Amino acid sequence: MYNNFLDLEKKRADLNPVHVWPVPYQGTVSFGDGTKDGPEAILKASYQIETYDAELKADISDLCTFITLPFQRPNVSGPGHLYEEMQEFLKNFDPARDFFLTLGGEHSISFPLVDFYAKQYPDLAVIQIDAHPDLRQNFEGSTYSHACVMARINDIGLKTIPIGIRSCSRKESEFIKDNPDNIMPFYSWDLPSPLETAGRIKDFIGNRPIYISFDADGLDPSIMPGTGTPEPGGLDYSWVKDFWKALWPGPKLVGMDFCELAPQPGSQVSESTAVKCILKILTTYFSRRKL
Ligand SMILES: [Mn+2]
Repeated sequence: MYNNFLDLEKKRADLNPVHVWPVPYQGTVSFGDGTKDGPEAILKASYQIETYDAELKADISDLCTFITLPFQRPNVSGPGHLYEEMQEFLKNFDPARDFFLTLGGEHSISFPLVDFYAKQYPDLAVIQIDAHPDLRQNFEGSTYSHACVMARINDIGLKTIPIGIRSCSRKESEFIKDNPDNIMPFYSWDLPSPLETAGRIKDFIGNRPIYISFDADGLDPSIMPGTGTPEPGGLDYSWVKDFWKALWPGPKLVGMDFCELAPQPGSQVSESTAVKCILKILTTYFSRRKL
């Protein structure tokens, strides 16, 4: 059983605590399956990954202490119930202090976390890496479906920045166009450089803190084949890592998730990419943030 993210022995009280919360929820995936196996695959892959980042010249084990929580038990009664169960669990934590790295599971796991942080930070902005805007008002009979997650986040008045979008309905497309004050989209066919993207986002959000919701399918399927809804033409690894480097020093990061990973039997490419993407965010942020 792999139940200790990165398999780090030492738990240093002087480092930034990161709660790693595996939520293997798979209830409403549209196509393909296997997101319930995402958290375990990420934890397992993390045992093989170097904690030192040679490019950033920083070691995540000198920056953060990871506290891996027990797996959230599977819930089969739908994403609305999942939302309530996750909210109940989060009551034991303080959004001002507790940094969560939540491992999905499908994208519906993000809203309870965003809602948790928004209570502390009503001006929170959400950076969403994703092939899809997830702006449907409801899907398969639920308003809490993975396809609706960003609509719920917009409902509570938060600014959102979807990056890597390349598949959306006409309605979602129009919704984005009609809400320029709340949504700043970066379509994958029209993506500026990492530096320019980060600059535009900083102008858009000002001093707001951010939450990152990272849907695996935002990445190109060549580096992330393990997802239920692969879309060609996605983000490449270099662009994403350079984007975090351009973003920080910059906004306060309150928490993040990585979701929609559906591991493929016989290949470790997807979960290894997932761990590298997570570590790049955390190492960049915690080594560069202004204290
Ligand atoms: Mn997606």
